[in-house]
Amino acid sequence: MEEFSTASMAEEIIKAVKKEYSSLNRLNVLILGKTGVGKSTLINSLFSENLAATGTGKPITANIRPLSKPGFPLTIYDTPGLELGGEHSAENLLNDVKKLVHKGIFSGSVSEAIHCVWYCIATPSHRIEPTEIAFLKELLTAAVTCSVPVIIILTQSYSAKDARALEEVIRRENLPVEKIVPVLAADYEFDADMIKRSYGLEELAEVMYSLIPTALQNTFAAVQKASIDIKKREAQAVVANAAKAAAVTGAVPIPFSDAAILVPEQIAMLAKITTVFGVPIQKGTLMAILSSMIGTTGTTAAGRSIVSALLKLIPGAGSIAGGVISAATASALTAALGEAYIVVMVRAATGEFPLSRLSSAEGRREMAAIFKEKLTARLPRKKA
Ligand SMILES: Nc1nc2c(ncn2[C@@H]2O[C@H](COP(=O)(O)OP(=O)(O)O)[C@@H](O)[C@H]2O)c(=O)[nH]1
Ligand SMILES: [Mg+2]
Repeated sequence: MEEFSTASMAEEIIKAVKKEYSSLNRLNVLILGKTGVGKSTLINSLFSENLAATGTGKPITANIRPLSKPGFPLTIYDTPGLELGGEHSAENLLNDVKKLVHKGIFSGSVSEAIHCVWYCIATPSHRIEPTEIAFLKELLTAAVTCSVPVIIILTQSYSAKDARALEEVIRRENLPVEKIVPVLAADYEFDADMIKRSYGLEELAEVMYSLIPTALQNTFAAVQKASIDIKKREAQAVVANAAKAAAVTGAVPIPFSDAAILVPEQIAMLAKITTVFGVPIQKGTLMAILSSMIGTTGTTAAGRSIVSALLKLIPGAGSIAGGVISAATASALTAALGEAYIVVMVRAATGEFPLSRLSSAEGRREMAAIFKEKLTARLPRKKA
């Protein structure tokens, strides 16, 4: 079996992250709503790249401007305004939208389809004009025909009460709309001593996650920053799959030296988790994580003794040093590694545990403890 050092494992993971990222399907979201309702603010609050501020892109039609960033698997089709008149008339806009949606469908490529439409209405406006209702009805009819989900977003909802009232008004129109979600994308400062905190972004993320095609869910988990929970769930699914695969591999007893704990399957697993969290990770940090959890080849790192010591307590688990391990043990090791890595990623993503701290002695001790806890919980027990 191929021998890996922590340095080469880290390199392999970084390579795999790049590959994983570029293999993600592209998510395409179309955003409609009048100028000033808060489309740009929302885009920048929901996604991890500030597409609305920095994104460039030539308008593809008079009304539609794609926003994207190289290497980031998301395109926002922004409609700078839903103004009624001239080439920006509602009719022209609707035609442009239909053309874009049809083009995506006929391309036959999942990365070119429009996966979700946001229709933004500002809550402080308190109303939706008859012309806007008429536009929405036509838009929704077209969207239903093409199976594109539409979410109505009530933006700038610093008054939740007003948002509920507006939602009622819209509901009365009986539109075939999937969801109406109130949000306040950025904190609203009424006064220096009176700030309404932003809300609704996590709910919007959950709604989107549930409406987009399954093939885009991992992309969405990676490009959004509003819900850590979505990232965590997606990462847990990755771990479950890897653990299953490891059990299959381990069903034929394999020599499992400490250096080989991270076989390609586990490298792929860690790369997928890293991608989902979108945490920019350096080789040094990865090496610190790997060595605290599983130890380094040829060294007496704490990690190796953790694994070896724990395995010694389990009859039939096999021993790490030159022994063979059972399928259940291979699966447990993989799951524990993945779960511990998720804990580290969640803490890094929330800022609770900055990556810079991971290489410190304290950070390493904490990571080793997390891995030990996960492994203890996962290792097969002696049958009673
Ligand atoms: N505090 C706060 N301001 C917002 C919010 N949404 C929009 N705004 C403000 O409303 C103005 C227009 O927003 P923008 O996102 O540019 O609207 P767009 O024309 O639809 O893209 C800007 O000054 C924003 O700062 C919000 O959720 N919170
Ligand atoms: Mg804008």
